Amino acid sequence: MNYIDLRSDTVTKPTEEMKRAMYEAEVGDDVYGEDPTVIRLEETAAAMTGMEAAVYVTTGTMGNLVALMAHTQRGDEVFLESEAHIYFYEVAGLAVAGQTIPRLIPGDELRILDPETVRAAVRPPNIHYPTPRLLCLENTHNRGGGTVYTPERMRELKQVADDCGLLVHLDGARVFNAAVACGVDVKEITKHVDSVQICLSKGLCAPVGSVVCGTQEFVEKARKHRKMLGGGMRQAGVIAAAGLVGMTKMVSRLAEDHEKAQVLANALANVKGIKINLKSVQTNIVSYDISGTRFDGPAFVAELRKNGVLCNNQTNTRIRMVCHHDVSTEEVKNAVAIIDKVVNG
Ligand code: TLP
Repeated sequence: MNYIDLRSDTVTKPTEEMKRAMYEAEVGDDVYGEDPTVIRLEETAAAMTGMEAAVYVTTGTMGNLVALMAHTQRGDEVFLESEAHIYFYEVAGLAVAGQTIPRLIPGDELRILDPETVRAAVRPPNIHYPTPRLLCLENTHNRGGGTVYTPERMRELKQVADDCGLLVHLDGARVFNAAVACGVDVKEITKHVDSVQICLSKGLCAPVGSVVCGTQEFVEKARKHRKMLGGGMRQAGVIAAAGLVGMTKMVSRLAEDHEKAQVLANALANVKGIKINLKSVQTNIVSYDISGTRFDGPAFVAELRKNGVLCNNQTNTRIRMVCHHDVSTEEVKNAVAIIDKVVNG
Protein backbone atom coordinates (compact mmCIF):
# COMPACT_ATOMS: atom_id res chain seq x y z
CA MET A 1 0.00 0.00 0.00
CA ASN A 2 1.08 3.57 -0.71
CA TYR A 3 0.90 5.02 2.81
CA ILE A 4 0.51 8.68 3.70
CA ASP A 5 3.22 8.72 6.33
CA LEU A 6 2.64 11.35 9.02
CA ARG A 7 4.45 9.52 11.84
CA SER A 8 7.39 11.89 11.92
CA ASP A 9 9.62 14.18 9.86
CA THR A 10 12.31 11.55 10.52
CA VAL A 11 10.79 9.45 7.71
CA THR A 12 11.97 11.93 5.06
CA LYS A 13 14.38 10.48 2.54
CA PRO A 14 17.51 12.23 1.22
CA THR A 15 16.86 14.52 -1.75
CA GLU A 16 18.51 13.98 -5.16
CA GLU A 17 20.93 16.82 -4.35
CA MET A 18 21.89 15.05 -1.12
CA LYS A 19 22.47 11.75 -2.90
CA ARG A 20 24.74 13.49 -5.42
CA ALA A 21 26.64 15.24 -2.61
CA MET A 22 27.07 11.92 -0.80
CA TYR A 23 28.36 10.22 -3.93
CA GLU A 24 30.85 13.00 -4.57
CA ALA A 25 31.88 13.63 -0.94
CA GLU A 26 35.56 14.08 -0.21
CA VAL A 27 36.36 11.90 2.81
CA GLY A 28 39.09 11.01 5.31
CA ASP A 29 39.33 9.39 8.74
CA ASP A 30 37.33 11.66 11.01
CA VAL A 31 38.74 10.15 14.23
CA TYR A 32 42.05 11.64 13.05
CA GLY A 33 40.17 14.88 12.26
CA GLU A 34 40.87 14.32 8.57
CA ASP A 35 37.46 14.22 6.93
CA PRO A 36 37.13 17.49 5.00
CA THR A 37 33.36 17.14 4.58
CA VAL A 38 32.76 16.56 8.30
CA ILE A 39 35.03 19.53 9.07
CA ARG A 40 33.01 21.68 6.66
CA LEU A 41 29.74 20.55 8.25
CA GLU A 42 31.02 21.31 11.76
CA GLU A 43 32.32 24.74 10.71
CA THR A 44 29.04 25.52 8.99
CA ALA A 45 27.01 24.47 12.05
CA ALA A 46 29.17 26.59 14.36
CA ALA A 47 28.89 29.62 12.06
CA MET A 48 25.13 29.27 11.61
CA THR A 49 24.49 29.02 15.37
CA GLY A 50 27.04 31.70 16.31
CA MET A 51 29.04 29.22 18.40
CA GLU A 52 32.82 28.64 18.52
CA ALA A 53 32.75 25.01 17.43
CA ALA A 54 30.61 21.98 16.61
CA VAL A 55 30.83 18.19 16.55
CA TYR A 56 28.95 15.85 14.22
CA VAL A 57 27.17 13.00 16.03
CA THR A 58 25.11 10.00 14.97
CA THR A 59 21.73 11.03 16.43
CA GLY A 60 19.87 13.64 18.44
CA THR A 61 19.91 11.26 21.39
CA MET A 62 23.70 10.96 21.27
CA GLY A 63 24.01 14.73 20.78
CA ASN A 64 21.97 15.52 23.87
CA LEU A 65 23.84 12.91 25.90
CA VAL A 66 27.36 14.06 25.00
CA ALA A 67 26.32 17.66 25.69
CA LEU A 68 24.93 16.72 29.09
CA MET A 69 28.05 14.71 29.91
CA ALA A 70 30.30 17.60 28.88
CA HIS A 71 28.39 20.05 31.10
CA THR A 72 27.87 17.95 34.24
CA GLN A 73 29.56 15.92 36.95
CA ARG A 74 28.26 12.75 38.60
CA GLY A 75 25.29 13.54 40.85
CA ASP A 76 24.51 16.98 39.40
CA GLU A 77 20.92 18.16 39.14
CA VAL A 78 19.51 18.74 35.65
CA PHE A 79 16.32 20.79 35.16
CA LEU A 80 13.95 19.85 32.36
CA GLU A 81 10.36 20.50 31.32
CA SER A 82 8.32 17.51 32.56
CA GLU A 83 7.79 16.04 29.10
CA ALA A 84 11.15 16.99 27.60
CA HIS A 85 12.38 14.52 24.98
CA ILE A 86 15.63 14.04 26.92
CA TYR A 87 13.64 12.82 29.92
CA PHE A 88 10.76 11.11 28.13
CA TYR A 89 12.34 9.32 25.17
CA GLU A 90 16.10 8.99 25.64
CA VAL A 91 16.20 5.70 27.55
CA ALA A 92 17.25 7.38 30.82
CA GLY A 93 20.65 8.21 29.29
CA LEU A 94 20.92 11.24 31.55
CA ALA A 95 20.82 8.93 34.58
CA VAL A 96 22.53 5.79 33.26
CA ALA A 97 25.39 7.25 31.23
CA GLY A 98 25.22 10.85 32.45
CA GLN A 99 24.87 9.94 36.16
CA THR A 100 22.77 13.02 36.79
CA ILE A 101 19.45 13.43 38.53
CA PRO A 102 16.54 15.03 36.64
CA ARG A 103 14.36 17.67 38.22
CA LEU A 104 11.13 18.08 36.27
CA ILE A 105 9.40 21.43 35.92
CA PRO A 106 5.96 21.46 34.30
CA GLY A 107 5.44 23.95 31.49
CA ASP A 108 2.07 25.39 30.50
CA GLU A 109 -0.42 23.45 28.35
CA LEU A 110 1.88 24.01 25.36
CA ARG A 111 4.86 22.87 27.48
CA ILE A 112 6.42 26.33 27.56
CA LEU A 113 8.38 26.97 30.76
CA ASP A 114 7.73 30.01 32.88
CA PRO A 115 11.05 31.61 33.92
CA GLU A 116 9.90 32.32 37.47
CA THR A 117 8.80 28.69 37.94
CA VAL A 118 12.31 27.65 36.92
CA ARG A 119 13.82 30.14 39.39
CA ALA A 120 11.64 28.78 42.18
CA ALA A 121 12.76 25.20 41.45
CA VAL A 122 16.46 25.94 41.96
CA ARG A 123 17.33 25.53 45.62
CA PRO A 124 20.12 27.37 47.43
CA PRO A 125 23.26 25.38 48.34
CA ASN A 126 22.64 22.89 51.14
CA ILE A 127 24.53 19.79 52.25
CA HIS A 128 21.44 17.66 51.51
CA TYR A 129 20.93 18.70 47.91
CA PRO A 130 22.56 17.73 44.63
CA THR A 131 24.43 20.51 42.84
CA PRO A 132 22.11 22.37 40.45
CA ARG A 133 24.04 22.48 37.17
CA LEU A 134 22.11 22.45 33.92
CA LEU A 135 18.83 23.67 32.44
CA CYS A 136 17.76 21.73 29.34
CA LEU A 137 15.32 23.48 27.02
CA GLU A 138 13.57 22.04 23.96
CA ASN A 139 12.70 24.21 20.96
CA THR A 140 10.43 23.32 19.31
CA HIS A 141 8.87 21.24 22.06
CA ASN A 142 7.96 17.84 20.63
CA ARG A 143 5.32 16.68 23.13
CA GLY A 144 3.99 20.24 23.39
CA GLY A 145 2.99 19.78 19.73
CA GLY A 146 5.96 21.45 18.06
CA THR A 147 5.50 24.59 20.12
CA VAL A 148 7.93 27.47 19.96
CA TYR A 149 10.03 29.17 22.63
CA THR A 150 10.40 32.70 21.22
CA PRO A 151 13.79 34.45 21.34
CA GLU A 152 12.35 36.62 24.13
CA ARG A 153 11.33 33.58 26.22
CA MET A 154 14.77 32.06 25.59
CA ARG A 155 16.39 35.31 26.81
CA GLU A 156 14.29 35.32 29.98
CA LEU A 157 15.12 31.68 30.74
CA LYS A 158 18.84 32.28 30.14
CA GLN A 159 18.70 35.23 32.52
CA VAL A 160 17.20 33.01 35.25
CA ALA A 161 19.78 30.31 34.54
CA ASP A 162 22.59 32.88 34.84
CA ASP A 163 21.12 34.22 38.09
CA CYS A 164 20.99 30.66 39.47
CA GLY A 165 24.42 29.56 38.20
CA LEU A 166 23.00 27.04 35.69
CA LEU A 167 24.33 26.30 32.22
CA VAL A 168 21.73 26.02 29.42
CA HIS A 169 21.62 23.23 26.84
CA LEU A 170 19.09 23.41 24.03
CA ASP A 171 17.62 20.26 22.55
CA GLY A 172 17.18 22.01 19.23
CA ALA A 173 16.25 18.91 17.26
CA ARG A 174 13.82 21.23 15.41
CA VAL A 175 15.30 24.63 16.27
CA PHE A 176 15.25 25.69 12.61
CA ASN A 177 11.48 25.14 12.64
CA ALA A 178 11.31 27.51 15.61
CA ALA A 179 13.47 30.12 13.84
CA VAL A 180 11.40 29.92 10.65
CA ALA A 181 8.15 30.18 12.63
CA CYS A 182 9.46 33.30 14.43
CA GLY A 183 10.87 34.74 11.21
CA VAL A 184 14.33 35.13 12.76
CA ASP A 185 17.83 33.86 12.11
CA VAL A 186 18.49 30.80 14.28
CA LYS A 187 21.23 32.77 16.10
CA GLU A 188 18.49 34.85 17.74
CA ILE A 189 17.55 31.65 19.58
CA THR A 190 20.95 30.01 20.03
CA LYS A 191 22.59 33.16 21.41
CA HIS A 192 20.67 32.47 24.62
CA VAL A 193 22.18 29.01 25.29
CA ASP A 194 25.56 27.50 26.13
CA SER A 195 25.09 24.54 23.77
CA VAL A 196 22.65 23.30 21.17
CA GLN A 197 21.93 19.94 19.53
CA ILE A 198 20.34 20.14 16.07
CA CYS A 199 18.95 17.17 14.12
CA LEU A 200 19.77 17.05 10.40
CA SER A 201 17.62 13.98 9.83
CA LYS A 202 14.18 15.50 10.53
CA GLY A 203 12.69 18.35 8.49
CA LEU A 204 16.07 19.01 6.89
CA CYS A 205 15.82 15.56 5.21
CA ALA A 206 19.37 14.26 5.75
CA PRO A 207 19.40 10.47 6.21
CA VAL A 208 21.30 10.57 9.50
CA GLY A 209 23.11 12.80 11.98
CA SER A 210 23.01 15.74 14.33
CA VAL A 211 25.38 18.53 15.27
CA VAL A 212 26.25 19.74 18.75
CA CYS A 213 27.52 23.31 19.00
CA GLY A 214 29.09 25.31 21.82
CA THR A 215 32.42 26.70 23.00
CA GLN A 216 35.68 25.15 21.80
CA GLU A 217 36.30 23.69 25.27
CA PHE A 218 32.80 22.23 25.52
CA VAL A 219 33.01 20.67 22.05
CA GLU A 220 36.35 19.05 22.84
CA LYS A 221 34.78 17.36 25.86
CA ALA A 222 31.69 16.37 23.87
CA ARG A 223 33.90 14.89 21.15
CA LYS A 224 35.66 12.74 23.72
CA HIS A 225 32.34 11.52 25.13
CA ARG A 226 31.18 10.76 21.59
CA LYS A 227 34.25 8.54 21.16
CA MET A 228 33.57 6.80 24.47
CA LEU A 229 29.99 6.06 23.45
CA GLY A 230 31.17 4.52 20.19
CA GLY A 231 30.30 7.45 17.97
CA GLY A 232 33.78 8.09 16.53
CA MET A 233 33.01 7.52 12.86
CA ARG A 234 35.62 7.16 10.12
CA GLN A 235 34.78 8.29 6.54
CA ALA A 236 31.69 10.04 7.89
CA GLY A 237 31.87 12.65 5.13
CA VAL A 238 29.63 10.31 3.13
CA ILE A 239 26.73 11.10 5.44
CA ALA A 240 27.88 14.56 6.55
CA ALA A 241 27.62 15.67 2.90
CA ALA A 242 23.86 15.21 3.05
CA GLY A 243 23.73 17.04 6.38
CA LEU A 244 25.52 19.98 4.79
CA VAL A 245 22.90 20.18 2.05
CA GLY A 246 20.25 20.03 4.79
CA MET A 247 21.73 22.91 6.78
CA THR A 248 22.51 25.13 3.82
CA LYS A 249 19.60 24.45 1.43
CA MET A 250 16.64 23.05 3.34
CA VAL A 251 15.97 25.55 6.15
CA SER A 252 13.72 28.08 4.43
CA ARG A 253 11.52 25.34 2.96
CA LEU A 254 10.46 24.32 6.49
CA ALA A 255 7.83 27.07 6.10
CA GLU A 256 6.08 24.77 3.59
CA ASP A 257 5.80 22.06 6.26
CA HIS A 258 4.27 24.61 8.63
CA GLU A 259 1.70 25.57 5.95
CA LYS A 260 0.79 21.91 5.45
CA ALA A 261 0.35 21.57 9.22
CA GLN A 262 -2.09 24.50 9.16
CA VAL A 263 -4.08 22.84 6.37
CA LEU A 264 -4.13 19.60 8.35
CA ALA A 265 -5.12 21.23 11.65
CA ASN A 266 -7.89 23.37 10.16
CA ALA A 267 -9.39 20.38 8.35
CA LEU A 268 -9.17 18.19 11.48
CA ALA A 269 -10.98 20.87 13.47
CA ASN A 270 -14.04 20.14 11.29
CA VAL A 271 -14.06 16.40 11.96
CA LYS A 272 -16.73 15.45 14.49
CA GLY A 273 -15.21 13.82 17.57
CA ILE A 274 -11.77 15.40 17.19
CA LYS A 275 -10.67 18.23 19.47
CA ILE A 276 -7.71 20.35 18.49
CA ASN A 277 -6.23 23.46 20.04
CA LEU A 278 -5.32 25.46 16.93
CA LYS A 279 -3.05 27.68 19.04
CA SER A 280 -0.79 24.67 19.60
CA VAL A 281 -0.10 24.27 15.86
CA GLN A 282 2.90 26.56 15.50
CA THR A 283 5.26 24.56 13.29
CA ASN A 284 5.07 21.17 11.52
CA ILE A 285 3.53 19.05 14.30
CA VAL A 286 -0.22 18.58 14.78
CA SER A 287 -1.38 17.05 18.03
CA TYR A 288 -5.08 16.39 18.72
CA ASP A 289 -7.48 14.71 21.09
CA ILE A 290 -9.61 11.74 20.00
CA SER A 291 -11.50 11.08 23.24
CA GLY A 292 -14.70 12.11 21.44
CA THR A 293 -14.34 9.17 19.02
CA ARG A 294 -14.95 5.47 19.68
CA PHE A 295 -11.18 4.74 19.47
CA ASP A 296 -8.37 4.83 21.98
CA GLY A 297 -4.89 5.88 20.78
CA PRO A 298 -3.52 2.48 19.70
CA ALA A 299 -6.84 1.46 18.06
CA PHE A 300 -7.00 4.77 16.15
CA VAL A 301 -3.42 4.32 14.89
CA ALA A 302 -4.15 0.71 13.85
CA GLU A 303 -7.41 1.59 12.08
CA LEU A 304 -5.77 4.46 10.19
CA ARG A 305 -2.93 2.17 9.12
CA LYS A 306 -5.49 -0.25 7.65
CA ASN A 307 -6.80 2.70 5.63
CA GLY A 308 -3.41 3.88 4.41
CA VAL A 309 -2.50 6.64 6.89
CA LEU A 310 0.39 6.33 9.34
CA CYS A 311 0.60 8.32 12.60
CA ASN A 312 1.61 7.85 16.24
CA ASN A 313 -0.30 8.23 19.48
CA GLN A 314 1.28 10.40 22.18
CA THR A 315 -1.09 9.17 24.88
CA ASN A 316 -4.14 6.95 25.02
CA THR A 317 -6.29 9.82 23.75
CA ARG A 318 -3.84 12.00 21.82
CA ILE A 319 -2.54 11.58 18.28
CA ARG A 320 0.49 13.22 16.70
CA MET A 321 0.90 13.88 12.97
CA VAL A 322 3.98 15.53 11.50
CA CYS A 323 4.17 17.33 8.15
CA HIS A 324 7.34 17.12 6.11
CA HIS A 325 9.04 17.33 2.71
CA ASP A 326 7.84 13.91 1.52
CA VAL A 327 4.12 14.49 2.06
CA SER A 328 2.10 16.81 -0.19
CA THR A 329 -0.77 19.15 0.69
CA GLU A 330 -2.98 16.88 -1.42
CA GLU A 331 -2.01 13.85 0.69
CA VAL A 332 -2.63 15.82 3.87
CA LYS A 333 -6.17 16.61 2.66
CA ASN A 334 -6.70 12.97 1.68
CA ALA A 335 -5.55 11.87 5.13
CA VAL A 336 -8.24 14.03 6.78
CA ALA A 337 -10.91 12.60 4.45
CA ILE A 338 -9.80 9.10 5.50
CA ILE A 339 -9.85 10.08 9.19
CA ASP A 340 -13.39 11.48 8.81
CA LYS A 341 -14.50 8.24 7.17
CA VAL A 342 -12.88 6.07 9.87
CA VAL A 343 -14.24 8.15 12.77
CA ASN A 344 -17.70 9.04 11.49
CA GLY A 345 -18.49 6.11 9.21
N1 TLP B 1 12.12 12.49 18.11
C1 TLP B 1 11.44 11.41 17.42
C2 TLP B 1 11.01 10.32 18.43
O1 TLP B 1 12.03 9.98 19.26
C3 TLP B 1 9.85 10.73 19.27
C4 TLP B 1 10.27 11.98 16.65
O2 TLP B 1 9.74 11.23 15.80
O3 TLP B 1 9.89 13.12 16.89
N2 TLP B 1 15.00 15.70 20.62
C5 TLP B 1 13.77 15.85 20.11
C6 TLP B 1 12.96 17.04 20.48
C7 TLP B 1 13.26 14.88 19.24
O4 TLP B 1 12.02 15.03 18.76
C8 TLP B 1 14.04 13.76 18.91
C9 TLP B 1 13.50 12.65 18.03
C10 TLP B 1 15.32 13.64 19.47
C11 TLP B 1 15.77 14.64 20.33
C12 TLP B 1 16.21 12.46 19.23
O5 TLP B 1 16.68 12.39 17.95
P1 TLP B 1 17.18 10.96 17.35
O6 TLP B 1 15.93 10.23 16.95
O7 TLP B 1 18.02 11.38 16.18
O8 TLP B 1 17.94 10.27 18.41
